Amino acid sequence: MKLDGVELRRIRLPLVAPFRTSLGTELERDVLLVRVLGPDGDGWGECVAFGAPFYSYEYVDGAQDVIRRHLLPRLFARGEISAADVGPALRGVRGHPMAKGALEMAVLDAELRAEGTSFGEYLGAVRTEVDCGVSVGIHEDTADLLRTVEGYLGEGYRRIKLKIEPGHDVEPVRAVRERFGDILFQVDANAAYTLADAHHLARLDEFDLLLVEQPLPEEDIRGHSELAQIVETPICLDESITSARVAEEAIAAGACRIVNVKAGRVGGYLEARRVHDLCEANGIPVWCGGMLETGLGRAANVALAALPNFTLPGDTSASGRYYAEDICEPFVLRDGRLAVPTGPGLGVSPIPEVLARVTTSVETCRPGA
Ligand code: SMG
Ligand code: MG
Repeated sequence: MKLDGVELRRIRLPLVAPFRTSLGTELERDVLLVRVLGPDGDGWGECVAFGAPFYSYEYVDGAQDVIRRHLLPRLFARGEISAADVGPALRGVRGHPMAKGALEMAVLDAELRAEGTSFGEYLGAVRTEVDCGVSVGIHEDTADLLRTVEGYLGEGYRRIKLKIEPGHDVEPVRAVRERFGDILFQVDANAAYTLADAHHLARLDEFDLLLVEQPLPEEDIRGHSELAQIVETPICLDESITSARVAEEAIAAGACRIVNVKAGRVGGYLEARRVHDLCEANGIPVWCGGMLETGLGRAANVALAALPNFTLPGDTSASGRYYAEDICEPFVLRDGRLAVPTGPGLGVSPIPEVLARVTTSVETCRPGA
């Protein structure tokens, strides 16, 4: 497609409840949406960077800045561009996978909408609906936690993931396991531990968890390999897996037996598919992570989660898990699953009135401007 312009829109969505992790507590989501404008129609992308650099070094103001100053000039210079060209065109800019991934997603959406193909068909979906899990924040009070988990199980979620950190780990895990019995259950530390905690983390082994996600810092691949010698619960990496190449290294090093795939973290849905393929070739199951996406990112994630090696339920929860009102038609859980959209491109579009109401700024970038 030829890019006539790119709209960078910031929206603000309040969360239905505070979401506490080892990284801090989120009360609202400040999201950068990217809309590419082309002669054959538009395409939407969502940048998953948070307001502050706590999950990774990216943050939403920084993403918008690098898109405006460094990424768009490279795309505009290409003239004709297809989604597959976006990654190579942006290779000269180091890092910033979430910013790059948002642009690639928007170009891909425009392309697929124009040709009438859905994200799912394009990516290679083999399912029409996907099993959904839910990510549960850290609760100070165990009775509160159990009420929250009970509510989600009542809604039909097929897997519970509990956020943990030092001081909030073994006991809440024990409480959930004792109260709810044989549910699919896993934990996520967001890099809150060190290798010195290995024997403490091994105390989680008795609870038959599916996995422990990202216990150690992002760059500590070797630490995860060593931890895997001490902890029996399978280690899953999230933050550490920044590309298919890094996934290959981590698997070869014995640092993970399972991989969380997030398109934004690896620079887009095309690289996410390569991570999926690489893991599949190595016998490593994957599942789809989440970044509290709006309906746009959620649509793409659900399509990705329909690929064959996504064999564990993802953090692909319903819109209502985070937002009282989504910007698109909400994703609603049916029997613990979400349907993979079948319409062209993402298969969902922002509802103009809602979008206008939640928008905090809009900037339009044009070639040659
Ligand atoms: O979209 O359901 C979602 C979020 C799931 O826990 C979730 N994401 O590390 O996997 C993760 C976290 C990243 C966000 S922490 C604020
Ligand atoms: Mg995680």
